[in-house]
Amino acid sequence: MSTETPAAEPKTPKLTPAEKHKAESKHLRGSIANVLADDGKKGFPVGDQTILKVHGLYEQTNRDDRKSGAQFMIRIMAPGGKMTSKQWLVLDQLADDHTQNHSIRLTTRQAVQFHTMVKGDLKPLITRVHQALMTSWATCGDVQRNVMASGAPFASPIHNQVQQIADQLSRKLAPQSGAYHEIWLDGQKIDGNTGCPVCVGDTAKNGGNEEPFYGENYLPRKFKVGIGLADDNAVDIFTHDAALIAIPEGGTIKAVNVLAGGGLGMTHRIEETIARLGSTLGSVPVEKAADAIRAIATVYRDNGNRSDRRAARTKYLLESMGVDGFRAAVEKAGNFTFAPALPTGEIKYQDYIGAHAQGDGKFFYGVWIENGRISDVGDFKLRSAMRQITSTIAPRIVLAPNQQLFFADLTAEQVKQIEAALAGHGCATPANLSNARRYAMACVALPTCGLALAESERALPDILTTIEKELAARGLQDERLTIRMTGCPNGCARPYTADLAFVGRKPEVYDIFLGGRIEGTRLAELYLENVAVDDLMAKLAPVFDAWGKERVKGETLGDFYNRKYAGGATRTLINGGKEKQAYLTIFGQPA
Ligand code: SRM
Ligand code: SF4
Repeated sequence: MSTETPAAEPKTPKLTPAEKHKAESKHLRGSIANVLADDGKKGFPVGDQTILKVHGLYEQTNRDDRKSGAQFMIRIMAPGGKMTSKQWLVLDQLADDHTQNHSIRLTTRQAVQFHTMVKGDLKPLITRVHQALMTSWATCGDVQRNVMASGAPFASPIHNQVQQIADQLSRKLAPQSGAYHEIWLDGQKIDGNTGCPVCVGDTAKNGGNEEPFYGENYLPRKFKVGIGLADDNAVDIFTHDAALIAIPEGGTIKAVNVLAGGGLGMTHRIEETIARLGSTLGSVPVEKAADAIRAIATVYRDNGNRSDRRAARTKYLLESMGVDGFRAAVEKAGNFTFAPALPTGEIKYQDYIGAHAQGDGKFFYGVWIENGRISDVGDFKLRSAMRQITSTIAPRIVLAPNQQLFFADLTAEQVKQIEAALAGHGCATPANLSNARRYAMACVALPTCGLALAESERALPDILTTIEKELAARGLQDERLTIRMTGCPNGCARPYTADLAFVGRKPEVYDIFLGGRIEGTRLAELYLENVAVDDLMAKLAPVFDAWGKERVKGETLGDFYNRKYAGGATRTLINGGKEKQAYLTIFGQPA
């Protein structure tokens, strides 16, 4: 008899319930149609809720009034943020006809959200969205999301090309299942020419295979893609699963640098969860840009973790394979070789709020929107202002990657009319905005987000009022700094690239992060944990004091903090894994 220990049974990792739901959903159909047909208030079973996300829908509750039953959020995409005034007016009408809060929310990824719909609103709303050549398909869930692109609408061949690449990327990895059309649009045929940003599915053309790329299981997790220009990094190019930096040469883009493995979502107390800036894999000619992104998605599809959703994003796969290993796998999957990365020049960021020459004799105008929220409240009537501008001037619209939007192709006279419309409706203009408020962002959080641990969008405006006073008291009011807030560590307002961020821990309690850069090239780090909202300013006072007294000319808060403590290192942000003693001492805080 052999004394050898028998070889361990090879273990197949247990798949997450989400994998099962996707696989059993018949390409994202599940029982959605049946639940919809039931005209009661009954919500969707958990399996449907998983796949509904790919349809752009989240079942939520009003967390201010949990007894009020199921309500829904929908996300509508605009690849590269492109939209017409006509489309805006449809959205405006939908806010009245189908939402209870009569509000439109611009997101941090150039998309639009409605909240507070009931089940009966969904089908008519989606039908009208589709008739207006927009879609909610593939805005959420385990697929490629809305592709972001540098938004400032300069009239240059380079900016046009960036937008075209965003469109190409959008279509290249759009899920092809006919489920969306069947369920929401009564089976309208997909002919590929509808003008809808991702209506490309055609099972007949795909040889009867409904999802030639995604298969039954789609991706292990969401897959975020962006294309940016170094001198307009509003898209936060290093925070995407896969990204392109377009390299202009002689007035056109001939090549792109390809990045992978960026991502921000973390979980409190789980130190393995990380925020990470993307790594550069190399460069490819511009014609190969979409293929390179598809090759990254292929490696991710085939190797990403499907047994633990917390470890499933591309960044974890890239960390486990190493950058060289990941690059080699991408080259093999795409049957090409990366050329060395090209110099990008300095990475810069501007919000382009206010009027700017477009480059063709016309102007564009960047509208500042607090936390992306467009509504009419008291004397502040941004929704009405938007309606007036889009129905009278009808400008081209580009949604910006930071919850703002641009009106484009304007005459000087139209710029004046827009300014008058905004001022006349009580809205902010660049002249009456502090820097602290102008560059701030907060995620949605309460009352709709099911994952929120603390307030964000509803809390930041008042916190900023205090911060504005404290900065002014130290002569810091003209410094540019970015302050971001989220209701949990998932990172939806990209807090970890900000100079200063507040990340929700539990009701009225936040972690403070310091040290990021508005240009998106460095992550912040955890400065203080578990600070009560009423103590935030007291904890920041020594930091603002030191910044006020010791900064070198033009040094941002994040750069100052980093010079003082971290020595300018670019780092992966390991959740919670920092010894805090040293930097707390620097700013005179008790450790
Ligand atoms: Fe996000 C989940 C809102 C950008 C990381 N995000 C959610 C959900 C859907 C909550 C949920 O799963 O139940 C939130 C809906 C709240 C609501 O009521 O509207 C939500 N995320 C948002 C938006 C609307 C924030 C905003 O205020 O603008 C942004 C919508 C973007 C879009 O148009 O597609 C939004 N989310 C982001 C970003 C920033 C970005 O992509 O540039 C991130 C960090 C980058 C990243 O993905 O790593 C982000 N959201 C997450 C995560 C963490 C993912 C992770 O890898 O750990 C979750 C949670 C999840 O997926 O399980 C999440
Ligand atoms: Fe919700 Fe958290 Fe995202 Fe804020 S960061 S919207 S609280 S998931």
